[in-house]
Amino acid sequence: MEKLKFLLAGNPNVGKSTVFNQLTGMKQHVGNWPGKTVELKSGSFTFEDYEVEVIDLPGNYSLTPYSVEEQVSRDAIIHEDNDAVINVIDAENIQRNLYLTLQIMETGANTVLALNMLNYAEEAGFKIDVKKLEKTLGIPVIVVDAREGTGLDELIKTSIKAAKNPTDNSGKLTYGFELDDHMNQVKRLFPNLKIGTAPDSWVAVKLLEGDDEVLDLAENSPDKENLRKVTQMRKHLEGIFNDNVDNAFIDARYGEIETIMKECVQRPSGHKESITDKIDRIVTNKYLGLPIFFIVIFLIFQITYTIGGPLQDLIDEGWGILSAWLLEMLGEGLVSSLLVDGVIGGVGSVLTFVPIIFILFFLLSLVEDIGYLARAAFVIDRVMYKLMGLSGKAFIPMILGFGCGVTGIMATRTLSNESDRISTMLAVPFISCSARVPIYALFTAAFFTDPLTQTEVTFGLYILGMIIAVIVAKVLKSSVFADESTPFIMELPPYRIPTLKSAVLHMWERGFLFIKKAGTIILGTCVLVWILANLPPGVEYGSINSIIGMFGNLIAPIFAPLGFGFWQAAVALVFGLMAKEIVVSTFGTLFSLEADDEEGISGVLSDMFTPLSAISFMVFTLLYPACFAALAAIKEESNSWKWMFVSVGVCLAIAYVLALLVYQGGLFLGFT
Ligand SMILES: Nc1nc2c(ncn2[C@@H]2O[C@H](COP(=O)(O)OP(=O)(O)OP(=O)(O)O)[C@@H](O)[C@H]2O)c(=O)[nH]1
Ligand SMILES: [Mg+2]
Repeated sequence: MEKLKFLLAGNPNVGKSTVFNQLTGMKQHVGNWPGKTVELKSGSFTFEDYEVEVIDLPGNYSLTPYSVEEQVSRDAIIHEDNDAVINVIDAENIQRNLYLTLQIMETGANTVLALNMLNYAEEAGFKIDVKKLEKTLGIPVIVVDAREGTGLDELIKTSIKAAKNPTDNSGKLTYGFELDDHMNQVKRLFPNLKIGTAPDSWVAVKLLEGDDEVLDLAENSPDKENLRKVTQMRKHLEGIFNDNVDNAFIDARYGEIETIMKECVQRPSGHKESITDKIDRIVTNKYLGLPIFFIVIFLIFQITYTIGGPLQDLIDEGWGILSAWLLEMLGEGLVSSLLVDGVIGGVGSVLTFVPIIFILFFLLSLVEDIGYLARAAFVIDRVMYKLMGLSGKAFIPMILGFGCGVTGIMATRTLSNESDRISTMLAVPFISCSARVPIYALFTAAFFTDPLTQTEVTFGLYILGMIIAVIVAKVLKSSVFADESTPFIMELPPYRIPTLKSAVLHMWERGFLFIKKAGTIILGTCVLVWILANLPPGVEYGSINSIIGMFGNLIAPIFAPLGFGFWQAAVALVFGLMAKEIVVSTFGTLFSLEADDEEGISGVLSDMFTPLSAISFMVFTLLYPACFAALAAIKEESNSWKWMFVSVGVCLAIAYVLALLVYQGGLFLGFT
């Protein structure tokens, strides 16, 4: 079978990953806000006699690299061999989208245009003449509906045809007489300068624009003497255009786009306020924005607990029945103890939270698909930029951190400067990820029984995490990095009606990861805890004389001032460093003997903790170092061990001090 390779490029949020998922059957993150895909993702499928590899690129507005993920796309288009670049564009924003289209064509790429969301554009009053667009641009244009999957067959057929007959599209553009003339002169000055698959004209344009990467290469080329002449030309052009040369090129491209628009697109007459505008006037309102955000978060937890709580009890009962049955079948002994205490006690206790986690993810993905996530970032940005001078773009990683810190840390790639990236990366671990939910749910159920107080306590912890995250980011930025953030302008996507299918899919994927974790790392730790609780031979299971008891007892005094200086808590916290759910499973394994059928481990916990020390414990688990996976992500993304260790240190210090304040302060105020 013949192999082909297509790249999927386009502006953010136009549906590239939706196309990718349709073609490959894979499940790349799709949602209604710009900037989800931050790295190259490759997938493949067979079509007729071809084995096609497609690469999903991060979204870009241009190929002038301003941030890591823009650089990623540009490198892919210029340096990766490909048979065609499929440029997905959003018909409703065709004018802005075409800017990238022209830039892709400039790289000489064999371009095919996929026109997505045409129905929305038509609803909004656009009329697009597709045939004419094809002719004016000089590249194939295929209408698709990525979500429904229509037009994709034709898109692939056309791309294969294009791959058989590759065209260098760079020649189809003109920048006007002056710029074209100078570009041709530069071409002659650097005849041997080659960059990836880009044509000479692209290299020449970039030299005139003063592109860093290309200038660097030119400095090291045999013709480096000629750079002086390029500088002179730039001066000359600046005189003519009375502006920077790169702006002159930008204007030239927009000029072309204007022509294309006139030829092929009829714009809606008059501006009528869309539904999105109407909703945004309330949701992003200066005064209402923040309260609405809090209400949304609060409701998410309220709904999660109200529906999830009873389901959780049901699963718990199921485990009880299974344990009783196992005991009856196997009799008392090591095997039944391993299964009942170790595995069901530990892994089972974590699995009871599956309904809660699933409902939480379902609701979060609804909020994302509707388009509210982008508004939340926008609203918080405004407050944060005013109050603390932080870049609001940092809030997308933080909001993603609600799901999983690793995703949040990866998302820092959208930030354009290093100091924003690192300080956000170190802030993300303070955001309450879904792995903390079992801890909160377990403790709030033990001490704060009605769903409303449960929600309030959980909500309070989430807000605390966010506040600490923001403060940490701010302090790092102004002390270690000492620089200013630029305000960021976030593009707000239109509100869309979410599909049940996509929300369920999302929920399933994320929820499945949780189950998988339970079956691997959590299971392993439970068995380890069970073994250590049984050693040395003959010791009473899970007593202070077991190895694990002695180990816990050794470190427990450290936590005494925080209100939970008993060895089981110490052990749970240490093992919980691997993954935060393990805090719960360790309690489950250690307490399974004492837990009665009625209340399970909650009953044991309520004998050990007081409400105050329970809150102190939850605060500590919220803030203490991130799980190994998140730490590995910090190391990977910051490319240094240093920041990983800084993160561990900062988290430990903050967690300890805050839990101490909560507990001792609470005692002082007369709480117990
Ligand atoms: N109604 C409709 N919605 C679509 C279509 N294609 C994509 N969407 C929605 O548009 C949003 C963005 O889609 P993605 O595939 O994530 O976009 P992307 O281009 O990969 O975005 P980034 O990775 O952020 O650059 C999602 O909410 C999709 O469900 C379509 O053809 N019709
Ligand atoms: Mg994407």
